Amino acid sequence: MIYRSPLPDVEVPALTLTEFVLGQARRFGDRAALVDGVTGERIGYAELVDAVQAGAGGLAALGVRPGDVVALLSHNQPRYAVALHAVLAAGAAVTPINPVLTPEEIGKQLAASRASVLITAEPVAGKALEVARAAGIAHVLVLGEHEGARPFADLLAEGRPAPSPELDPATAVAALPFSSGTTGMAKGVRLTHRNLVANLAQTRVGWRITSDDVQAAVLPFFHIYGFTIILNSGLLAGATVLTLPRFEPHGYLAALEKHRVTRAYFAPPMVLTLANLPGVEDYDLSALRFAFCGAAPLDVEVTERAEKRLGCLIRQGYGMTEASPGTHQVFDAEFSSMPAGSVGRLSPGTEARLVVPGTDTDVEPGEAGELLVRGPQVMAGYLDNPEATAATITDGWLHTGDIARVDGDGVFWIVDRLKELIKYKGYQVAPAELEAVLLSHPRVLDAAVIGVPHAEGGEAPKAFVVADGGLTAEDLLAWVAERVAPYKKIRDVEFVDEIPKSPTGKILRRVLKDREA
Ligand code: 4UV
Repeated sequence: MIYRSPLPDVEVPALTLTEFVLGQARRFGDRAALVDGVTGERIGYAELVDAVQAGAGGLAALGVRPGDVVALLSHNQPRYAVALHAVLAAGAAVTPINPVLTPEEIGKQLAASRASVLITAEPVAGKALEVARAAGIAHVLVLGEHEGARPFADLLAEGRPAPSPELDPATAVAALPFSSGTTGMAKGVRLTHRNLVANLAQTRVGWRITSDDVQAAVLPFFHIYGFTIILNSGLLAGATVLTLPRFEPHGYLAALEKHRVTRAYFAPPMVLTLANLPGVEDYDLSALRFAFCGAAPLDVEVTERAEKRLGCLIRQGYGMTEASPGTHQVFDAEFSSMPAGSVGRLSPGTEARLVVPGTDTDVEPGEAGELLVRGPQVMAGYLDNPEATAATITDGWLHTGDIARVDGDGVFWIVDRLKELIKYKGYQVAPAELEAVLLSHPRVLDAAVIGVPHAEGGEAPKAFVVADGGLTAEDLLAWVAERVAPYKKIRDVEFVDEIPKSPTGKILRRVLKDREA
């Protein structure tokens, strides 16, 4: 049984992501493409196109070519979009990096992606420079200024003409975000220009973003939700993308009011905060028409409380890095009729199946099963990892590792997660990575990590550890906290005699999960 979108397929133009997103942007002239919600810095559409071309010319002069990878390590700000599209226009791919990663974690992503240039920004430029030096990266550019790094603005000032790289959008990689997928460590996700163009073309049928819209962009551009759904979908439509470097509730609400934001994009912890925050009603949010939430499960009761206070409905989107990311969406036209707990319908050109986990057998109609999705937005594969690619995509079907159900009307619900991935505040935390850190402790004999419910994060990592004595939970919490980014921290430890494993040595996470429940 194959489920299809109720909307007709879309044609995917044979363009690069930058050609598709900015090819017509000059017609928006001086309209604001991006506004910094903190500093007020503003980039108009014509100015954005000029800057992207000059940036591409400058990068080409540094030797950046098709096939190269440029790392982008910055919080959200208007110049992020300039740097991103300059890299793409030079023919290279971007690997977006979370600025809160530790130097070791950044070094790993630089090495795995074979990045040859790093573009960074304050306040992490110092850390970035150190890591880049250790990784042997020749060119470090900074959005703004930092001693020892070349200002990206230098490239713009040189005003070189943009190169015309030969790229096949169907095969050339545009973005290399990292995701652990259904199992194991984080892997580079090869998203081609065509994958990303397809997802923008698909989602824009249901979401009628226009040049009158203002999109709040506080969810990070280094994550695929911010990258495609917020930043590039906004630029494609000629809307104004309002960037905020972090979610500070009152600052955020004040920015929504001041800039008359029409479309807001949340992750569940933001919705929870807004549902409980005193004073939300004091802000004039009358311009807000659509609010979306995705990246992790969202509680319906919390949603309804937040909706009342914001004066705007909140509807979910669903997707994953490996699908560029969108596969399910609540179309604007059905925004008020779609149930809050659902993730809406399949995007145009997207197919789905629900199978008995671990099999190729469809579940009975109405029953929940593992969600498989197929469409032009599905990644070309994991970087340097054909085994993981083959395990994740079969006959074009992407195994999401999520359990979903669908009603007779084609509306989907995500009801559980089968894969081992933990989502803390919507950010990916890979148990395998934390287990490796725990096992690197000389007194840890065995370890397993699962996600357990957490008030603020939705879910947080808990470790089960077999140790040779004399070790406290505090010791282990500190050991891990010193070695991983703050959002990955283990928040609970339980010492056990043995880790439940299958005969082949695979950790039986379900046993631990059931024990927790
Ligand atoms: O790979 P990733 O970190 O990707 C994302 C993507 C979030 C999106 C995508 C399209 C949208 O329109 C949108 O609003 C948000 O987070 O993690 C993918 C996993 O996150 C869980 C699920 O386990 C995915 O496999 N996830 C994403 N959205 C939801 C969700 C949701 N609405 N409900 C429950 N889990």
